[in-house]
Amino acid sequence: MSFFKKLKDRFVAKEEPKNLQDDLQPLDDIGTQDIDPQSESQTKTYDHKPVDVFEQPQHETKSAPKKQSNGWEFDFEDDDLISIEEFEEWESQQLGAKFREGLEKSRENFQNKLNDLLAMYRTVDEDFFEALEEMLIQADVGFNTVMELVESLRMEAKRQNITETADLREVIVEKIVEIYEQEDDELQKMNIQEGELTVILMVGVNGVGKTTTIGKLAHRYKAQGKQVMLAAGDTFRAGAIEQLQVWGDRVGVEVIKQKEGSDPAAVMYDAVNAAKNRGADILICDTAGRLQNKANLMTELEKVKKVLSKAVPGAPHEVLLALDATTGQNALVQAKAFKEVTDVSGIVLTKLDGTAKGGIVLAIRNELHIPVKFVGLGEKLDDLQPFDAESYVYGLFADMIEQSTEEENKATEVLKDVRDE
Ligand SMILES: Nc1nc2c(ncn2[C@@H]2O[C@H](COP(=O)(O)OP(=O)(O)OP(=O)(O)O)[C@@H](O)[C@H]2O)c(=O)[nH]1
Ligand SMILES: [Mg+2]
Repeated sequence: MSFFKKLKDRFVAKEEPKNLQDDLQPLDDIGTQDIDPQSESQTKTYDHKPVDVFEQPQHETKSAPKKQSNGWEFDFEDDDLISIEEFEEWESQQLGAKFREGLEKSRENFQNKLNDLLAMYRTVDEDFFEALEEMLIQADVGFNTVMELVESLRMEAKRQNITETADLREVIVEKIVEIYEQEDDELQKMNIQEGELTVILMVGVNGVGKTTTIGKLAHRYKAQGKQVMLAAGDTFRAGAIEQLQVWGDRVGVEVIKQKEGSDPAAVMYDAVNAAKNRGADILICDTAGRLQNKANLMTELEKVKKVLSKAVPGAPHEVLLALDATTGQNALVQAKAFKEVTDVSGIVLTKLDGTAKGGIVLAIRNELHIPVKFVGLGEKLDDLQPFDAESYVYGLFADMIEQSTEEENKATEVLKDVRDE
């Protein structure tokens, strides 16, 4: 099976669920008098948004399971039963839709530029590879990663004797996945201690999205039926404690806090002991985002980690570094600085929806050797998604993938017709 077909099978519904299709109607038919004149949806388009799993769905699909505060709820009417396979298929399509939506800006950039290149350079030669290198570097993929990627493309083109650039399309996408997945897959998973307390420490500079990510993570784990607690370890910035409390209230989890200016290590001490006493499954700790003074930050993080590990051996089980995708190469510089200060077990790449240069994911993985565990694809509660390379390339090249598999299907049909005649 071709790689594009594999991706399409994984992420695209074969047919729209019937009742979802019934709900689709051109906005013109609904009437536009109530629509904000500034609204983007003024153009004749279809109100076809992916079903939101965690918030009130816009289109209720009859067979889709519904998320409740205590886990999944299935509609057990006879004809509505779905198998585990169907559920997994449905879940995979939701994931595809999320990445497709969140990576819209990057997709426009990647797809358009690649199509332009393929139109401009028809034969596979050094000029084409150089232009491709430039395109990828501009999309924040990172110099070393680009060199590695394009070198493996050169070899693959030679091996398969590919002479037309259009035939390289699929190989390029496949190589992107390969380059990401060449590192240890086990590290990609969150280190969650089943049946015991797991402590997650969130670090990163100002404004990258630490607190927002904590809220989204808490929501995700709570929806999985886990008891989650939060620690307001950013005692430095005015309003930081209240901001975390707002997230705690929104998600419905307890926040352990002290007053502004108190010692973060003391907050962590309270929080980790409270979490142990309450039998919580997951404690997520916020920290202050300042890096003016490396030595200070190192001392403070060490102190916090000591308190946590004294209370729970092995804690913190994850130190997640939040990086803002819109800051591009600067995110790499931040990550390198943090790596010198503390052990980082995973990256949360926030605001990927806000950049057209989604290539930074590859640079982080390949140059820092730290897995991207989650990506922020928007500001809503369920816009934090676990990262995996196939979902990512699907988001980046969805139209190209769908179009090319349609062409492939048509070609197969023509061949079949010819054979039948
Ligand atoms: N579009 C988008 N916005 C995001 C995402 N994640 C966070 N944000 C926004 O980024 C801004 C900063 O987020 P915070 O969570 O306050 O960042 P922080 O790292 O805690 O900041 P400090 O506490 O000041 O260090 C907020 O306006 C968030 O809504 C994302 O994935 N997508
Ligand atoms: Mg914060």
